[in-house]
Amino acid sequence: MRAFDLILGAFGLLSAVEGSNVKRRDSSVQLWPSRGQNNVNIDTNLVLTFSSAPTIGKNGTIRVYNSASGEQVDLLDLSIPVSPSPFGNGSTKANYTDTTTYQTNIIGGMDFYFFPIIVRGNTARIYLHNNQLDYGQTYYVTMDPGVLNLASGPFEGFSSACAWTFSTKAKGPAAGTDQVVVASDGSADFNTVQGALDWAPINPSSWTTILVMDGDYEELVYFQYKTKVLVRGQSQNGTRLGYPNNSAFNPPNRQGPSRRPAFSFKGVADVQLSSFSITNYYRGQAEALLTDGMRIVIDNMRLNGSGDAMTTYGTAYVRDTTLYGDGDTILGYGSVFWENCTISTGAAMSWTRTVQGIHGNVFVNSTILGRDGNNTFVRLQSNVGGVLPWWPYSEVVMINTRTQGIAPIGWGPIQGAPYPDQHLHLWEYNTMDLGGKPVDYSQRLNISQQLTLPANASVISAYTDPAYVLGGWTPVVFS
Ligand SMILES: *[C@@H]1O[C@H](CO)[C@@H](O)[C@H](O)[C@H]1NC(C)=O
Ligand SMILES: *[C@@H]1O[C@H](CO)[C@@H](O)[C@H](O)[C@H]1NC(C)=O
Ligand SMILES: *[C@@H]1O[C@H](CO)[C@@H](O)[C@H](O)[C@H]1NC(C)=O
Ligand SMILES: *[C@@H]1O[C@H](CO)[C@@H](O)[C@H](O)[C@H]1NC(C)=O
Ligand SMILES: *[C@@H]1O[C@H](CO)[C@@H](O)[C@H](O)[C@H]1NC(C)=O
Ligand SMILES: *[C@@H]1O[C@H](CO)[C@@H](O)[C@H](O)[C@H]1NC(C)=O
Ligand SMILES: *[C@@H]1O[C@H](CO)[C@@H](O)[C@H](O)[C@H]1NC(C)=O
Ligand SMILES: *[C@@H]1O[C@H](CO)[C@@H](O)[C@H](O)[C@H]1NC(C)=O
Ligand SMILES: *[C@@H]1O[C@H](CO)[C@@H](O)[C@H](O)[C@H]1NC(C)=O
Ligand SMILES: *[C@@H]1O[C@H](CO)[C@@H](O)[C@H](O)[C@H]1NC(C)=O
Ligand SMILES: CC(=O)N[C@H]1CO[C@H](CO)[C@@H](O)[C@@H]1O
Repeated sequence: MRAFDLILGAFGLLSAVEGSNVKRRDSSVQLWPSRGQNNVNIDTNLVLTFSSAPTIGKNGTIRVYNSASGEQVDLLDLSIPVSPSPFGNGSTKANYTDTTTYQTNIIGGMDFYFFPIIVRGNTARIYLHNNQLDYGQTYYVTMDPGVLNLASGPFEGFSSACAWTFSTKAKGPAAGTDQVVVASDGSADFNTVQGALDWAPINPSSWTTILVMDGDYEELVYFQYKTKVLVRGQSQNGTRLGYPNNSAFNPPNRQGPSRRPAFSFKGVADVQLSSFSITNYYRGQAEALLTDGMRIVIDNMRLNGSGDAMTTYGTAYVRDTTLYGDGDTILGYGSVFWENCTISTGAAMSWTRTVQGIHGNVFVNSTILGRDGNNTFVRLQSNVGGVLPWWPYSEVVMINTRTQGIAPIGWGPIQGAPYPDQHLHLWEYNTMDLGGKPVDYSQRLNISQQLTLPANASVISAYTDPAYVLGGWTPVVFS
């Protein structure tokens, strides 16, 4: 099956614009799915590739109809604004007086503002609302003129029921299948990571593996309450997930939790992510990854976010992973054991919000790079206008950490000096420069502790054991 079908001049190569003016509009367009294509996955995007870059119009619709019944199964109306902040640069606060309807997609059961069309280079990718297509159906697509525009004028789109049709696969993967494959070129079980996650069973008796082939997956990913799911990329740099999203594009609403990450999940248990990259293309409060669940394994990943690049709740074991962020790079509510990770940060590496009774962020054999030459490991401040309480049980423990660009004070700022510091654990053992030479501790924040041997041997030993940090869980990483 060919991924793309070149259609030359199928749609009005020469057509009349404004009376007698005859204008050449679109010389060629490649469609995916191609016209009449069979065996299409139900999570397909609709992709148009032109010979030059199209722009997105301000009105008009894209509709998908079931060819047999004539029923309209999806509608994208471009006159609906994308988000209160489509460029991700506006207010990051909830605005409950704003009753405007924005482009909304239900992803993994939660509503997100989304881009109905994303243009990259000469390609326009149309994102239908999730889960609108069924197996074993034939569909046709219509698109108003001017939904997309070329330098030569509006792309005239599709108006007839036979201009752009395709048929979906007869059925999806059988229940009980333990591995499904995602490929962005449509050659596997799913086209999108979200499609595979939507399919993954709730509460299965054994693990489901979602293998993601190399490619670009520009999609918002969100799932809830799943267990025993392993998402594995073909290669860390070649399997690229990402989305432009942040707290301005998707501000808080009344429905629920943070919606600003590129990839997030909630209320899960036993989830492993391995060997792919996630980038949040927007800056600001913009997680690459938000983990909320028990026994989460993050292995050999490359994560690139901005503020709060990774937010954690629950328990997680992170190894062999690179995390890049612009400040509060780890927004930590969870108990997380970091082993052999590299964290590159602007501003403070972490705002660790450990509560009483659990461990916080523990780093072993990891590297922390401060990009400003003057960064700190953690800061602790009140979130509400300078009023306490802040996070008096915050715990960050670093063992055998290589560092660069870290301020001599190491830790802070901490709000509220003199600090009610008796519960804080800001501890480090054997912090080195990149060459392995011990760093100078003489200017460290007075309430941090520099552990030594033999005095602190038992503490150091305890904190190198993931099970001690993670409430008794000994992580198992599937390779
Ligand atoms: C889109 O807007 C233009 C100008 O505002 C108008 O001429 C055109 O009819 C509209 N198209 C649709 C499909 O509403
Ligand atoms: C956001 O970015 C857009 C596009 O660059 C610009 O037109 C707009 O003025 C910006 N808004 C704010 C609040 O900065
Ligand atoms: C909230 O939304 C209303 C209605 O759209 C708008 O007038 C107001 O400026 C918004 N407030 C903020 C802070 O963005
Ligand atoms: C992955 O990409 C990053 C950034 O482009 C680069 O620094 C790194 O060396 C790459 N890793 C591999 C294994 O190719
Ligand atoms: C992270 O993503 C941003 C935005 O796409 C990009 O500018 C930056 O180069 C990326 N950084 C790394 C280390 O990949
Ligand atoms: C540490 O992680 C890197 C990838 O980031 C990997 O190449 C290396 O083998 C790991 N080292 C150990 C000791 O696990
Ligand atoms: C850290 O690295 C040392 C060797 O440098 C190794 O002996 C130890 O097992 C590692 N610890 C963890 C928890 O990876
Ligand atoms: C480093 O940060 C500290 C605390 O924010 C500040 O007082 C100091 O001036 C900074 N130094 C440099 C060289 O930026
Ligand atoms: C640490 O330094 C702060 C600010 O200089 C001071 O208020 C506090 O009393 C000191 N705490 C200890 C335990 O020395
Ligand atoms: C480390 O050892 C010193 C000296 O015995 C002790 O005062 C300190 O409380 C120990 N730190 C921890 C975290 O146990
Ligand atoms: C900063 C950034 O990557 N912005 C992009 C966010 O996504 C929109 C829509 O795809 C692009 O137009 C921006 O360039």
